[in-house]
Amino acid sequence: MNPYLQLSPEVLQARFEGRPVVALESTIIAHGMPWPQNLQTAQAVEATVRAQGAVPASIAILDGRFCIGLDASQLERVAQDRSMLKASRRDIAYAMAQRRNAATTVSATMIGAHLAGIEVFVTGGIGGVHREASTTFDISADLQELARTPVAVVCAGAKSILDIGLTLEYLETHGVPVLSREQDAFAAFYTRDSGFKADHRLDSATEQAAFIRAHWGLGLGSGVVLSNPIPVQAAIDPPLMNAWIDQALRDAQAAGIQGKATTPFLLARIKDLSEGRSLAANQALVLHNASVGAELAVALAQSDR
Ligand code: PSU
Ligand code: MN
Repeated sequence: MNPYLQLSPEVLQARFEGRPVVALESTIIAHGMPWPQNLQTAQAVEATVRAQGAVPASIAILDGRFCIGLDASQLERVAQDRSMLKASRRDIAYAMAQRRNAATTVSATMIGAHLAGIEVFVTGGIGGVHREASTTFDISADLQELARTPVAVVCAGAKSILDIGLTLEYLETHGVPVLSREQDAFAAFYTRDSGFKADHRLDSATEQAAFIRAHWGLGLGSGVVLSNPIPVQAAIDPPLMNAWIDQALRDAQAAGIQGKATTPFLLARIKDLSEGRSLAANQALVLHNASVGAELAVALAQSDR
């Protein structure tokens, strides 16, 4: 095990015994949702993973330690501390060497998960190619991470604050398989259908596990995206959602928001414009992803027996 990592006793034990573990990110807690819904959601996600027979491993950097698995008080710290950094691949060493606290994005969480031997990671939505990226070059580090780090990422697709078509093109170029369940379409976070198809639809956890074993068994190396659409009853009407997103994008531009502040700004703005509906949708989809991710982790562990 990598000496820079600190596994919680529970995660260490589960890894030692070959039991299914599901990694969870912390940026969604620290920067993606407001207090106290962020903590409530994080706790509910962990409970959902447990209910499906897997061990949750929330990941964050605390006092410079790359923690794999957080206890109740650590989870609360991540949810409450307004000064948490937002760490993707390039920021991990800084946060550790300076003994800082940092929430990990999809990119950094994949790195922690992989170093700890965890194969499945559940999040809300992945980052991607931002609209106007041809001039801003704003392409999330999540995509490069998916290209290089072999972890299966269960998500509700990508938010349409991004250019989803270009995001999928980027993943294709880098050989990252995009699987879907329940439907052929790649999901668009708050709404079910992005208007684009995933590469392959695999509805059951057993089929998904077989795909993943084949992909990694060949040494193909990259991450795998599993798109899981938001539950029907929690989805938001696309025209309504698009109006809020367009408004939030205009507000971000007017306020001169750039770089890694962009995604948190847009999420907070959409929450206000939607009077909290986007937050409720976000909570529902993450819980759904937790259940699907845990099932996948269980299927992968079974396929090893
Ligand atoms: N999607 C959400 N909530 C989030 C994020 C994505 O619904 O909080 C976070 C994830 O941690 C993701 C990050 O990795 O935003 C992407 O940020 P950026 O676009 O700056 O790469
Ligand atoms: Mn960015």
